[in-house]
Amino acid sequence: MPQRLSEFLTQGNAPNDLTAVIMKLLEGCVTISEEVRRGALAGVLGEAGSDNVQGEHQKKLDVISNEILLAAAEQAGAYAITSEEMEAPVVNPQPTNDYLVLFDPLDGSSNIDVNVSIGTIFSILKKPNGLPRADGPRNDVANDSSWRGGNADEAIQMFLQPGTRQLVAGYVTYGPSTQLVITLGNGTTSFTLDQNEWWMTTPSMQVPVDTKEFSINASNARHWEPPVKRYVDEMLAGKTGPLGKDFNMRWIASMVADVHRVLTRGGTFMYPRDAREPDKAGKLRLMYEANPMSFLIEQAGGASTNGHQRILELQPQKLHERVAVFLGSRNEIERVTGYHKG
Ligand code: AFP
Repeated sequence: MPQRLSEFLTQGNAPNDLTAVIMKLLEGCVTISEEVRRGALAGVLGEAGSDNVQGEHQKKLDVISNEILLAAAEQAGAYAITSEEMEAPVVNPQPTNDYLVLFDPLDGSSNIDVNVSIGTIFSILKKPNGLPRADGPRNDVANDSSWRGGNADEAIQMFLQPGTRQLVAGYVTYGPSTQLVITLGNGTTSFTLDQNEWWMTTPSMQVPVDTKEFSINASNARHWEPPVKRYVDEMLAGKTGPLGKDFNMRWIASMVADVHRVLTRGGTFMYPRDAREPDKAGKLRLMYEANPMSFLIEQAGGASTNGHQRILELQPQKLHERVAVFLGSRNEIERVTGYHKG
């Protein structure tokens, strides 16, 4: 009989209040999974008719998933919550713990309408010391109701911690089966959803150090920087090229699905910065996409950099900061990172 998620968390000595936050978020993911599964029958496909803070068109399911997870994190007593779909963090008026919850409620949402795998990515940090404790007197700005979506500089500041400080990272992929992949800093473990219960299906995911598979949106090739062009050209040259082997390419355009493949059978996933928007460091968001995925990948023996530096060590400057991402099989990530240095 496989192990239940709740038993895994207890055996891993996760504090009770952290376990409660994780379990509540995942209850939210079960609801999202149900909405995704029913699709058109639930009336959840299509555009919401609004844009998020990053100027991206929101799908109905982006908005619904955000509301579900925000409510779940608030009910679990999290101190503050932020997401891809929200301009500023929400500070819980009645927190019962010091956890900061971050999520991309529905990553890859442009794939919803074509019934391709999508997912939820989440990360949990702890409120830095020095701010009022959840159970202490709260005469801080967190008591000010204008924090709800208003000007929240101080709320943002507490989230700006490097990925190495994550206590938990995970994603749920809504694919042929609904799976959770999670780390609490002691390996990367996967669970499969069956009738509202998460059952462990891979105790310790491992990313092989070598690979013959890569993942990048090649339609952007003309915009790439020279080290990326060089690396992809070398892979495309195959057996007779400098890398001496043939490579296979996959691109689902759903980070959760692409990273899940890397965690399952190895490979690399790359979303480099490019010349389309030179003022942006990449497309993907550091705090609720790249950091949790990097934590999961490293805990499975893989590597993750922005081409220059380990992603988990980057000090975020902005809540919705973007970053170039190169993650996956260690030897290949070291190679492409080396090309940036060279
Ligand atoms: P959407 O959530 O807008 O579909 O974006 C998905 C995503 O952030 C990530 O999941 C994909 O890897 C990447 O964008 C795909 O980007 P391209 O459409 O540029 O290939």
